[in-house]
Amino acid sequence: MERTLSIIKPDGVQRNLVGTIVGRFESEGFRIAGMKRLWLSKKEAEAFYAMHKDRPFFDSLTSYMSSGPVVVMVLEGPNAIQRNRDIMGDTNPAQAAEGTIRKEYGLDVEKNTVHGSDKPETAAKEIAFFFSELELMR
Ligand code: DAT
Ligand code: MG
Repeated sequence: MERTLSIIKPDGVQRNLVGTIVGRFESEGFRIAGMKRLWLSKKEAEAFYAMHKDRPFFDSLTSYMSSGPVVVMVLEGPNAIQRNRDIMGDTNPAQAAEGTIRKEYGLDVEKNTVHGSDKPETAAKEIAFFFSELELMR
């Protein structure tokens, strides 16, 4: 059993895609171990994406991620991290495979509708950023 952090980004919440995307995760067999809707401040978005602080798109990315509400979730299941990445598709929706969430709903390389942790260490950090163990255990 593995856990990963998923975020429905502002473009997804704004276009009323929450139910569609959560439904997709449920139909893929994930347990939604935790879920909440929140609006990140610029500072909180910068803290969440701190690993990208030297990338040229950091300011734009964190402004975008704090531009409206998001829905954060913990997905639980076998191989959850890689499976979620496969279901999300490539970072750039234009390059994402057919049937992936980003191919279907992503607007561009920044407004790409969903976030998913990329490896176990990142997943642990990202989950702890938003959730306590008490919120996830049952
Ligand atoms: P991913 O979200 O697929 O893990 P990433 O970790 O490389 O991709 O980047 C984090 C986010 O930053 C990504 O979802 C959207 C934004 N981003 C990545 N590359 C970008 C680029 N070339 N231009 C603008 N935004 C970019
Ligand atoms: Mg990433």
